[in-house]
Amino acid sequence: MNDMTTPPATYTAASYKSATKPIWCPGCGDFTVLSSITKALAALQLPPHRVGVVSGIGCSSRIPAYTTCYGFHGVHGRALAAATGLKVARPDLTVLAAGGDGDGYSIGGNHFLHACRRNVDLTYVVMDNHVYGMTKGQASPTTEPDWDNKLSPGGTGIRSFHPLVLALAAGANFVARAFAGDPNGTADIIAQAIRHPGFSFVEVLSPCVTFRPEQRAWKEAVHPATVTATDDAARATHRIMTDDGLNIGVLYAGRRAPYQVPGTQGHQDVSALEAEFAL
Ligand SMILES: Cc1ncc(C[n+]2csc(CCOP(=O)(O)OP(=O)(O)O)c2C)c(N)n1
Ligand code: SF4
Repeated sequence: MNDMTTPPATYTAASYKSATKPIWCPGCGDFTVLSSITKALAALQLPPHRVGVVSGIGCSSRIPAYTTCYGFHGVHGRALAAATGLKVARPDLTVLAAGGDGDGYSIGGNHFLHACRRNVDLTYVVMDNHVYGMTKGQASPTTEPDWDNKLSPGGTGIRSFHPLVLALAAGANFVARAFAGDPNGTADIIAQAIRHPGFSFVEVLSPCVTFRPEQRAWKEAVHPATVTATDDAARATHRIMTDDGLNIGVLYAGRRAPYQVPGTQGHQDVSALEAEFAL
């Protein structure tokens, strides 16, 4: 068969789901985030072998194993360092980094800021449940200061930080908020994030039904953002700082040119590095 007669490959969401069954708690928001990622990849018809999914450690960071894409389940807080290296070495691949609020904003906070600043063309999906799920419910950087539990009786008293505003201040080129309970809406936002050049950040409110069962109420509380995305970072920052934290949609789509390794146009030659580190 020549190219004229070969039917084009078509991928469905199922094409991106591996045979490994997720071990998340029943009802965990991460199930639908996984579905949203696979739907977004199908909408873009990206061949699984042209996609790399990179994570750190945490319940949410298990996601690479549940896809048929190339995957790297890395070290706690280091997803963005590995994802950045992958994208710079292989700019022809679509690179997604994924993980939790503890992974990305606490131990990985420094990498988060600098990934926004560098603006390498990759998409970062954070499943934010305002808690460390995997290690049994410690407070994270997005935990409310008055969240009372046995590990922080009476609450930590420490204000939670604002990932979307930090991302904007640090230079992210695309900032959106999504909700795990809306898989189609989240898939659409992730597809837009992948398509948008530069560093795209998608914060997904993803309930931890085990340690934060009250987050089930997010389903009734979230609502679509009433404004369209802006390319004005100051305007977006003001809107996000004054919203209720529960509006869903693309909040900022900037125009910064993505980082490109100077003097290169595409595939990087990493053979010298491979030789140096050969065992
Ligand atoms: C260097 C290092 N420090 C701490 C840990 C322990 N640890 C594993 S997962 C985790 C928290 C994960 O929380 P989060 O990223 O919010 O993900 P979730 O489990 O809620 O999806 C921690 C502290 C670790 N594995 N490595
Ligand atoms: S502990 Fe929480 S975040 Fe982890 S799988 Fe269970 S519900 Fe999901």
